[in-house]
Amino acid sequence: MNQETKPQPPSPTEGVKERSRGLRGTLEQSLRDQLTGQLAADDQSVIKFHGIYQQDDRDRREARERKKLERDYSFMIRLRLPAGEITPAQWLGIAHIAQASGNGVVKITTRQTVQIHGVIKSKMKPTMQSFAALGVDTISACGDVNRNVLAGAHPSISPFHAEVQRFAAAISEHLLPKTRAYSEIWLDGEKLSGDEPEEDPLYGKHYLPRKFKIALVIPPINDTDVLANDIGLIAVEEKGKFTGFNVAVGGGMGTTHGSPDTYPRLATTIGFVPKDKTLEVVWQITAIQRDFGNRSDRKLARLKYTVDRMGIERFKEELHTRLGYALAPARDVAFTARADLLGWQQDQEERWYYTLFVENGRVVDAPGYALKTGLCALAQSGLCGFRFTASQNIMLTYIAPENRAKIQALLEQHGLAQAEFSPTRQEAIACVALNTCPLALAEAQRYMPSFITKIEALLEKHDLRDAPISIRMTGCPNGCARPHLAEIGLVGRSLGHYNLHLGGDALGLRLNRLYAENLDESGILAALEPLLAAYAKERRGGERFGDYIERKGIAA
Ligand code: SRM
Ligand code: SF4
Repeated sequence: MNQETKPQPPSPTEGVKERSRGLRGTLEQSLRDQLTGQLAADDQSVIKFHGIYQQDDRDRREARERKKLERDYSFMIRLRLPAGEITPAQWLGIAHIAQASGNGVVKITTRQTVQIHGVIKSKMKPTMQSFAALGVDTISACGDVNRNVLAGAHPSISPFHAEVQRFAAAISEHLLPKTRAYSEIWLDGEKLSGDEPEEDPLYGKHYLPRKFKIALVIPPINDTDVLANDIGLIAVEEKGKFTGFNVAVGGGMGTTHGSPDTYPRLATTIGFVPKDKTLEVVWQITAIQRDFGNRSDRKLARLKYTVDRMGIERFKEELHTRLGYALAPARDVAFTARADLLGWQQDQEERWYYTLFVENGRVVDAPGYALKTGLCALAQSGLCGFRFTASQNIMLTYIAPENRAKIQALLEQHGLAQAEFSPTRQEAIACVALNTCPLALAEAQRYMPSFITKIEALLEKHDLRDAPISIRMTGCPNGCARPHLAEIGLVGRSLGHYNLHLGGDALGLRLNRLYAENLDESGILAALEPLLAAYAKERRGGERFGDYIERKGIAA
């Protein structure tokens, strides 16, 4: 028997899920136990399904270890916000909760939602109740279930933008687990009688083998990096009407250093689904992953590995059998951009929107750019809603034409309209990494701003100041900033050292390639400078840096 066919034992996480009684675990006891700041071992996995991660301050680990103190435990709480939408009142509430219960920073994530860090155990339940009072929840924001569903954020590009957004919300609802554990644990809901949890026709007792991600996008802007998802749904317009989606499966970014079995993958397009069949297609793809995904090795458990192990034709066959019909051939679609449209734009109903740059998604006040204070003032005006983008930016939404000048004045008052950032800084994305991410090997969001300053100096030197280059950095190879879809990707190896990947495109349609390993800052800048100099001389018209690298075969 070869490795492929020999049955392997399920991973320990499978046992945790099975024992959890519908994601209850012993969370209530763990939360009550004030002798420690952490949760019981199983509960650390179970709580993820409730949108929460146990973390500790890694900057303080050694000092506390020396003093023989327990780690400085706290929790990160992530909201489920399909398509990234909230009201101004919800923004004010979230900002208040971050201040009162967390470390004061609202962090916009690469999946169109927000999370707060630093909530200690004793504040968890009241904090979750405060979120519920605002009308938001954190169900399935993490865990082996379908996560927050993304949708293209920019309304000016399409008349059916709002309809696609509603699809994101409908898919999110459709794939929610059936357990009432969330209401029971956090909101004092009715207790489960007996030990048997609620029946769940999709997730059963073992949920999915691994996290599961869905994004929707509206061409021509690939602002959700749709092909980085387990399921990508690309909205199709035919004869001026929104008819359905091209369906792509098996995207993902995560890899493990030194493990060639793991790899980033772009989702493969398998056909077209009309609007009215979208929910069932998504459900059945999720069910195939439930039934065929690897439950022994979590590193090889994402849908991308299932698709490659089965082969795309076999996967499609399985889907068609379950559906009882075949998907239609994929329609022609074209992408021409990915970056957020910063500044003002208008939708087809003449309402206005303003997208603000948020460096690495951290809502803080900086000199001359009072983002945190400004967003609160904008929310207090009640004249706009808020939407997060998958590039960690924030959009002010649904502004009536007569209120545009008032919003502009508030933006100017806080330095938000007049601040200038280079195009490369505006496109850059970094993941959280240190000091909260337990998996970080190197810095990312704390280091990225100063790294970009050095890149800006190089761009200035070579007369490239107006040439945007997409640069993405992660503190480890898990890929939370989608670094393999950047023109320059930096993937953390150890403190101060990164692998350098080059040659992705600016549209999120081509993966970059490993160019050099384990470089420190001076090594990265020394590797990039001659390439930028050559690009400045040899680029053709508006050719992007990543396309130049690809054309010259530099990272082949
Ligand atoms: Fe991620 C794990 C942060 C988007 C791939 N990610 C983590 C954890 C929870 C670390 C952990 O497991 O304990 C990080 C928490 C850090 C912290 O302190 O907040 C973390 N991921 C993030 C966020 C906050 C990065 C950000 O700066 O915005 C993003 C939250 C998104 C959200 O709102 O749900 C985030 N993570 C992503 C993305 C991008 C995307 O989905 O478009 C990816 C790559 C796409 C993909 O899934 O393939 C991503 N995160 C991972 C992985 C690797 C999964 C894999 O297939 O191997 C891990 C590790 C894991 O799951 O074991 C991970
Ligand atoms: Fe943490 Fe790695 Fe994700 Fe960055 S890429 S947030 S370091 S898991």
